[in-house]
Amino acid sequence: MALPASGGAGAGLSPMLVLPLLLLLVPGLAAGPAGMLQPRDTPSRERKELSGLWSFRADLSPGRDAGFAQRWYRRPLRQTGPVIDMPVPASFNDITQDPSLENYIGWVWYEKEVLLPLRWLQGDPAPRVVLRFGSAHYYSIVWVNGVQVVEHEGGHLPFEADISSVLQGSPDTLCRITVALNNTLTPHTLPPGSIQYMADKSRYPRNYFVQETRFDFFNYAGIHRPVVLYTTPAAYIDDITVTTTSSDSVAMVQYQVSVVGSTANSLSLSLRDQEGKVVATGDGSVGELKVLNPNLWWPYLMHENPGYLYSLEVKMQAQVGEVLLEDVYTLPVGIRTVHVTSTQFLINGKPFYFHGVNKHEDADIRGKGLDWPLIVKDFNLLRWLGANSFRTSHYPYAEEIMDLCDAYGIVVIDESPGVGIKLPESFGNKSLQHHLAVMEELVRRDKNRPSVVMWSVANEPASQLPPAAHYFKTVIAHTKALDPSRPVTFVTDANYALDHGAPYVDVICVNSYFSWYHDPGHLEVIPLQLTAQFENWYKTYHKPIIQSEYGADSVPGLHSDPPMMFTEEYQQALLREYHSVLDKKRKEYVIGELIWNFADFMTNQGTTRVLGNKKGIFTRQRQPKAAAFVLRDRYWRIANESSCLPPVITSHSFYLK
Ligand code: GCB
Repeated sequence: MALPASGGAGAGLSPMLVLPLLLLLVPGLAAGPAGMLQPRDTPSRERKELSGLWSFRADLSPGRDAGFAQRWYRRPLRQTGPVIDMPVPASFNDITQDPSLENYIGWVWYEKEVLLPLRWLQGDPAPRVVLRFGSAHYYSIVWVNGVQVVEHEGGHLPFEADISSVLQGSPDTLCRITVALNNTLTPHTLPPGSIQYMADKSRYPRNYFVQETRFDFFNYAGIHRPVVLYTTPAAYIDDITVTTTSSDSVAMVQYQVSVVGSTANSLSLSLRDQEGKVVATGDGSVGELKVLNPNLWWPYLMHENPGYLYSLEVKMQAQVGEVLLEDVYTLPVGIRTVHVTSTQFLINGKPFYFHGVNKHEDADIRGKGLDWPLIVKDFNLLRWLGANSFRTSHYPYAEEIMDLCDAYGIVVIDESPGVGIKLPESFGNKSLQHHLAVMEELVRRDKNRPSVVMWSVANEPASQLPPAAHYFKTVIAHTKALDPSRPVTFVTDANYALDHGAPYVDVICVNSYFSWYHDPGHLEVIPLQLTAQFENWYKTYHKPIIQSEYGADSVPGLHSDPPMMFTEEYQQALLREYHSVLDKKRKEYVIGELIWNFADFMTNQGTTRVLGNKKGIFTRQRQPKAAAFVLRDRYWRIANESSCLPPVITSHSFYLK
């Protein structure tokens, strides 16, 4: 199991060299433009979660291609070589004691065998059985019983395959799922990366290469989110799109439903409130529901009952041969509006100030794997903090997390994995086309979520490069065409006068690290530099501004007074300096502040990272540092000032629903 001892590297051919060849050999059923409704149990649908232990093997052959050459997917994985247990969902990197797996680059193989209920395979017509991955990082090829069913590029979004025909041809109810997964990043992946070959034989072993990335988090890999099998009737509801408008006492819910498998004989919709009372009904695939005296979806701390969700039940009946099939799907719906003016961000017509955080999906041992205790702990911490929002820095988060944002009223800036777009070649047409496809997948997944109030197409690209103009104009226009109901932005750290993407955004999102990366140790420069930052951006674009990142590393338990870098005191002091400027500018056109970062997180090893990035206000184990209390006082104060509720909301009465 050994790779070259130098670590952080693979041996042999580039793992990605295998890919183009493979694509020629086994063209997959590419994930098409169909819907991507979250799997739910309904009267017509069943779900089976495949979380737990899977068999696993990293392909350690010199070219990383033995799995394809020997067709490991044709037989149980244990028959083609040694396997280990691997938990799903989880990143594989930190699970074993093997440093070569931690830094592995190339193809790894996962396998799960599952017995299906007979009723899933019988009937005329038999139900449709779908295999769905919440996400797997980065490039996936999936076989069922040795037959390839889907390929997918991209690590943070779901993909699925209808596997009914494969199962119906099988002699028994055994379903063997084999996944080949490659974590290699190239200039055209999202996020981009590059493989660097170390040719100097006096310094590196033969055929040595490392994965370079231009982003600041560890490139964890594995099956990161739940894998489920679910059924639908043979004719089914494929997608639902909902948008909402409202005036004082009336709301309109516009809907569009697409069905597959047959023309629907009938399509009926009913909207229920939280008491289960039907408040509006409709029929047909396109229409509008009228809701009198609606309970609007409000952000946390803006209303005593935030995150109000109605249930939209969609019922379809379709004649397939002799049989009348019925499919039912229930979608949570929040009624709210979003508008941007030159100085404000309005939710339901009221000014909304983002006082929140940037996060990562990151924790000890499981890496980026979905973990319910961690998710619930993080939401409890957010509410303790008085945070009303976060940005999904720097990739879309799990649907399970987004569900809780909808339910708790936590406002989300939903960011694509467009992080680290720095190389000129990453602005070319190949990258652009992929970025457009990723935005389609992201909007398709999250378009119905009331918590999502803005799309962010990228973080800190090299937007000062001339090709960035065409690139961002195109990505932003495409996103707006996919979803005209939400503003679109990207997050910049470029100079206001040189940024080629900013003309196309609705809200300016700026990251800055004054007195950290610039003028380190000089807190006194912050008032001047931060004020100039805001004024320059505003006078250039007349658009509202979010301070989308700011912060300082602190090693928990490290103290100094006067404050010195890396101590808890310095992190507190830097935050306070930023806050004094933010307090002036939020009366004008600054509409939000998102601390970098909610919690410490893992990065590549490097001379500026001590077991990862320490800019968390919580440790990686979610314990508060001193800065968390500074932010907590501030966020609750802002909430009390800007709430439309009578004062004073207290953290005790408010934060638990
Ligand atoms: C940034 C990046 C973020 C980094 C952060 C830092 O500007 O957007 O991904 O982690 O700075 O701490 O350097």
